[in-house]
Amino acid sequence: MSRHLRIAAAQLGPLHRSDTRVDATQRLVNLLREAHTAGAKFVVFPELAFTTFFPRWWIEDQAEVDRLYFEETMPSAQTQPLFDEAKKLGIGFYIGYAEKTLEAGQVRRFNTAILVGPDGSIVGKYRKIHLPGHSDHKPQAAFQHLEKKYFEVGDLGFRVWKYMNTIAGMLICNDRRWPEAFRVLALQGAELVALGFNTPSENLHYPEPPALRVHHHLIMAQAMAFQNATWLVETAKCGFEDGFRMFGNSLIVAPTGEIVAKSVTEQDEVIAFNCDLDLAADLKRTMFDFARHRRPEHYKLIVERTGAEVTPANG
Ligand code: CDT
Repeated sequence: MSRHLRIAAAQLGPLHRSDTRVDATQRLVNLLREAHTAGAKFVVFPELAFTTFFPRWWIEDQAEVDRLYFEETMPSAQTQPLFDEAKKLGIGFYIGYAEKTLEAGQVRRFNTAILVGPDGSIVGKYRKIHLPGHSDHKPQAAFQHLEKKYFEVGDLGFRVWKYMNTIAGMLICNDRRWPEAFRVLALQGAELVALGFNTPSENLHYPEPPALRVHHHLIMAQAMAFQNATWLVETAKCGFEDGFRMFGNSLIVAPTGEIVAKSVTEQDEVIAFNCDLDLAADLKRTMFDFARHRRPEHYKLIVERTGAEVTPANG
């Protein structure tokens, strides 16, 4: 009998600076209930799902940033209702948040996601590795993208977990632009990749039509899912947050590269699909049988070199 898992992407519309974690958690609980009604057993929530996308703001006072946007425990008193409801409904979930932690006497801050089992236990944690944007203040820009200021590069690597009768991995937002991230998960057997995102509709660095940004989002998702023979669920936080737009287009993509479900609004919205996990396993035995077809002896530059260098074979 083939393995199926009904999965939902629970997209969040805007969270403004004035919205509290309690407001956000209530909306997440509402989405969870809607996903349950749709029969979902696993729900993917967005990146930094409890607050507005605060890296768009330059804030001098780190104590204020910590108080407003970072979680010292997960769950906390304010976020606990989501965990309680998920456990009650027997639903597993992925969710992103800003993590502040004390390790060996050092305060550390990460853009983090966790995988929570249907029994409410935290199964796995991932700390975002590809941090986009900048760390300096750009007062001339329409908005900031200060992930390099507010977060450290994740230190937990790209891992997978045995989870709900499959092998699941986690990524966060900008990771979806880097094939290496998916390949490292696929090399550990990932059949399902969960990813939350906040992607501004405008490009901070150079003019780019918003539709082209969505186009890139779609082609990347389809290519990454197919080339790594994995189900891929990407969930947005989107809409106008205090006037700053981020696109929706939350997706569920099959290992064949086909988009099987896509959100149509930039508001709170649930999409769901009954995913045949064996489709991933089948492709891993055939077209993408890595053991038979990969040639890592010719891929050494991938880990030896970070930036491109022009090194033509003919000098
Ligand atoms: N959250 C996040 O990683 N967003 C980035 C924006 C890149 S533009 C500085 C993304 O890749 O969608």
